[in-house]
Amino acid sequence: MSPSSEPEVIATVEGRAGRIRLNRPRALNALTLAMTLAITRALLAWRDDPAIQVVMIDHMGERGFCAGGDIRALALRSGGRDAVRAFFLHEYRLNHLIFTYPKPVVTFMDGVTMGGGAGLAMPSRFRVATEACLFAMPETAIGFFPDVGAGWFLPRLPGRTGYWLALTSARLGAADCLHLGIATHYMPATALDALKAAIIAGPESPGVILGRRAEDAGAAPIRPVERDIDRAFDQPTIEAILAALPAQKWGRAQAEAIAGRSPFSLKVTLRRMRIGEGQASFAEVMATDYRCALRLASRHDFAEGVRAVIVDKDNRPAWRPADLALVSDHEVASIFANLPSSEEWTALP
Ligand code: QUE
Repeated sequence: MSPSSEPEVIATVEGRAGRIRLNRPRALNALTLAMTLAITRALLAWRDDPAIQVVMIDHMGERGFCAGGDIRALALRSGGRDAVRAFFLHEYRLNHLIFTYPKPVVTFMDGVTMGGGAGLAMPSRFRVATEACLFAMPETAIGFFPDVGAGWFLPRLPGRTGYWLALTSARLGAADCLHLGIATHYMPATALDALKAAIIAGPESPGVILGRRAEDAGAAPIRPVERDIDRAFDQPTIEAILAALPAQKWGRAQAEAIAGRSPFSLKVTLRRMRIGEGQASFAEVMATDYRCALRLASRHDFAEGVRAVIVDKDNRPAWRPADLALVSDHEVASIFANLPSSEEWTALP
């Protein structure tokens, strides 16, 4: 509960729909452990309830869907090692529950949808973007890596666009999200209330209702650079990616974005995308995310990145190491090692 004792997640049943609404607007609905557990509890209660035929996930208020996880508390080490483990264990269990949910889940990407917010949206069967949608996986900017199942969905985007998103923290609007398949439908925000009422009322399936009401998001701005993305981000190392970027304005902007990210995070992230590309199940992806998350969360760059970007907002992180050439491949590989078997990630029973 927030200090105002307003619940941070509002779970209700309306008609045939279970509704989950994020309600922590002051922190852009950044997910706390309590929010994750409340969403999980509602989804489990509805899973075998024949009256619930569809689940909708959206947010209250004006400020956007979800900025990520509440990593401020984690980086400040408020609850120690156990709090870090509990946070990622339950967040990833929720991502996996959404991915495997037996009923259609419709998530509304209306405004900022980043990090942990993408982790709610991407495993959902239907993902509705509005003109306010702003999608990104910006974790390398805080010394972390794209987690919450990004090892599944980013390498499976067209060409090398997922690698580009992971390494540059690029922000996408609705038309690009539709073009890449990050979103399944486009709707102007003013039409959402009527859409949700129609999904609640039925009787047609949410897919049919969405298909009939969806509108055209317009031309995707990334189209002209997709060939450059696919060529550069297919390279096997960060250094080779930088060398393969074109010399004109767009290429220089990508190089500049990468130069601002944690060098260690960049190398972990590239390796993570390549491993994810070959993983056979979402559960396997989540187990890898958990190993990486626990190890990266205790490193200098995560505390420093959260300090620079979220706490002090000076945007001048002092990364260690500060240079790509000083990152040890052996140390990068060690981030992916198994945990003791009793400490590995497991899905909900
Ligand atoms: C990378 C991230 C996050 C981020 C910024 C990054 C993230 C996250 C937030 C965030 C934003 C506003 C808040 C808040 C957290 O910012 O995961 O509490 O009020 O949650 O560059 O991964």
